Amino acid sequence: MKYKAPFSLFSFTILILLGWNSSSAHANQSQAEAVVDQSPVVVGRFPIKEAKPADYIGLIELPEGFQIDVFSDQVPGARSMTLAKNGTVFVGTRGRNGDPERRGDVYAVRDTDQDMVADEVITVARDLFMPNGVAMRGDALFVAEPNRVLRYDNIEAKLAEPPKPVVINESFPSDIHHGWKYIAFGPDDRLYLPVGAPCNICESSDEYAVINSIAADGSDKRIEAFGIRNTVGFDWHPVTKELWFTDNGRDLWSDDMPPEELNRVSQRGQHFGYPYEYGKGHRDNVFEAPDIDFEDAALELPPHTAPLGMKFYTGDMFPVEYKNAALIPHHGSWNRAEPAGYYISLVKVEGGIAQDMTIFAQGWLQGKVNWGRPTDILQMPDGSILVSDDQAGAIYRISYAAQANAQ
Ligand SMILES: [Ca+2]
Ligand SMILES: [Ca+2]
Repeated sequence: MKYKAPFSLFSFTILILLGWNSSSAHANQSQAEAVVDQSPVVVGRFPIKEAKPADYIGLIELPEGFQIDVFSDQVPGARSMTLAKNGTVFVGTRGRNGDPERRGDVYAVRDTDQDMVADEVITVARDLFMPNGVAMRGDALFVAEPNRVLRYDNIEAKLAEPPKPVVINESFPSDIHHGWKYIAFGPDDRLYLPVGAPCNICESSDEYAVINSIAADGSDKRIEAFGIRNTVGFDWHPVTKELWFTDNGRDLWSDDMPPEELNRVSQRGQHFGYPYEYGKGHRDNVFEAPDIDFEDAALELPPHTAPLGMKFYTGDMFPVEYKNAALIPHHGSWNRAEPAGYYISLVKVEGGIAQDMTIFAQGWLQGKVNWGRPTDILQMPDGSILVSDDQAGAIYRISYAAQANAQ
């Protein structure tokens, strides 16, 4: 190992062998903390490069009847995911750590024998600039770098020799700070793409801190919503077709401020408060606020947990109470004394109103050490979901089966 682990892989493995699995992990939380606290290295990354996610996935706790499996552990830096017609999962990345230019790859992940475990990971685009955003439209893959959008035509038929991309728009700023994009096509067949704030907190032109949309050919750019610091996940409500998005609040205020946000766009042009206001009316007095009616968050989420690729669940596999509910991966805090997040939450929406958040899946954080970070969610045709993990370089599959002998 290149650096000292918070606690050794060996002892961790022994804990697992001793039955420190999902059912007992909670009861042993204090034990885990005690083990972790023996080391001065409590901040940082579990040395997952030497470890296999399959060794740790038993630590994930899920509601009764749900199961999590490793879909692939061969996807370094796995971030946004999108599904093509013939089952290929395309995966964007945020650029390689340590690379000052933040060059990264886009992958095609294929389950060729359809046993719900990936068999192939093909690099379809190399050395792009933070190619975090991916979206399919027909047979074309759209990839967003911070400053431009690329289109790869008929990609699924050409995985071995991917086509040269067409640049459909290159009008966005190229800041690295919050520059990586999450993208998706809306019910209006337009491509939605944010530009984050180029800072922790700052006032900026309307080029920043907005969600834009463009027509599928790259033309007709317009602003959909203002006052958004850094959204890395959005989806449209399956019934109302309204856009909902997560937003990550500012750093370096306090451990418990500001709240993270789940937001609902009810009409184009709304302002969601950044950098003046967070959550439901929490003013930040760093800047004098203009006389604008800020939109409250639909729901305040726990501070610094970094809610990313939220999706509404529309499948038939999960129990009926999950239908049209939001599943939100929380990437996890860095700006907090006690780590928070590193889980997937569930938010039901009734009559357009977000209900309280509950935890759906947790266990990527053990004591103060995270071995993985849930990043994006992709619903599969069978109703299972894939979850990307950019720290572990993995994609998991969460499925549900009613217990045959349940009473
Ligand atoms: Ca397979
Ligand atoms: Ca806000």
